[in-house]
Amino acid sequence: MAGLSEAQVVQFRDQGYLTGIDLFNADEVADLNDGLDRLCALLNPGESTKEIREWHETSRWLYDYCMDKRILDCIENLLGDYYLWASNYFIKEPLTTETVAWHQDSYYWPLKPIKSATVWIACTDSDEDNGAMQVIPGSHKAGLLKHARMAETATDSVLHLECETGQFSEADAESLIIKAGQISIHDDKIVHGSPANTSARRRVALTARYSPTDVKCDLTVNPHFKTYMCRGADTYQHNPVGTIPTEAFGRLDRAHLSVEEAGEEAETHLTR
Ligand SMILES: O=C(O)CCC(=O)C(=O)O
Repeated sequence: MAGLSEAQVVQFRDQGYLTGIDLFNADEVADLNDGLDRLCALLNPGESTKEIREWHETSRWLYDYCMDKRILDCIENLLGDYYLWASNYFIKEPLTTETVAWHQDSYYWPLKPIKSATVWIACTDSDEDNGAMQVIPGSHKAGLLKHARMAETATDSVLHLECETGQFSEADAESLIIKAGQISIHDDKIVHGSPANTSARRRVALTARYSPTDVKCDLTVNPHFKTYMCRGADTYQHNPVGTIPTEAFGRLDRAHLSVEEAGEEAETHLTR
């Protein structure tokens, strides 16, 4: 059967995530890593892989992975009529200190209503030693939590809006141990993060973010927001529509504007 089973949909609604879904074969995993190398070759001196954000707007190779039919079937079961609007890489090099602090994606995004989902594509195996993503099951039901804005120098996290302590228990965390070629899917309200990579192995994930068509972006926070329809019809027409790229590998030169980057004022736009 294409897409998710009924039991998986129920589990996603209840727990806020799904993991270990087999999706890409070994040839595709090799292509995912080769393609990433080609994207990295487009980075300017001094730029990190974090700059590869929304390059599905300029790289047909990446666009095609974000629009993979097997992924879209799964997300259709969760979101109905929906669009793609973001992609980025979370790469942890061997023996590095960078973490991802506990956060809710919805705190970072100027999107209303809050009901988006992320597909996390494992380009390498990911486990507790190389900094697997961790989730707090069921935490998506608690609404938007308080986040503190951290100075870059005060945290090892690559994200700087961190869930304040005392709102959930870290003891409940589940590590998403996942094989290259598998995907996990998470709700935009689930509390998640990841520790440092203490192993000699690289950890690479590609994420793609999707929202139902009734979700509107606040363009005063992110004027660059572009949508690409995945399934169904956009009867709401709330958001700007992107142009499908023709070049296989191309970089995107523009500022990134999540709530983190747009500044404190942008946090006042969020629905609590
Ligand atoms: O890959 C990670 O460790 C974190 C990913 C994440 O925060 C996300 O996909 O929203």
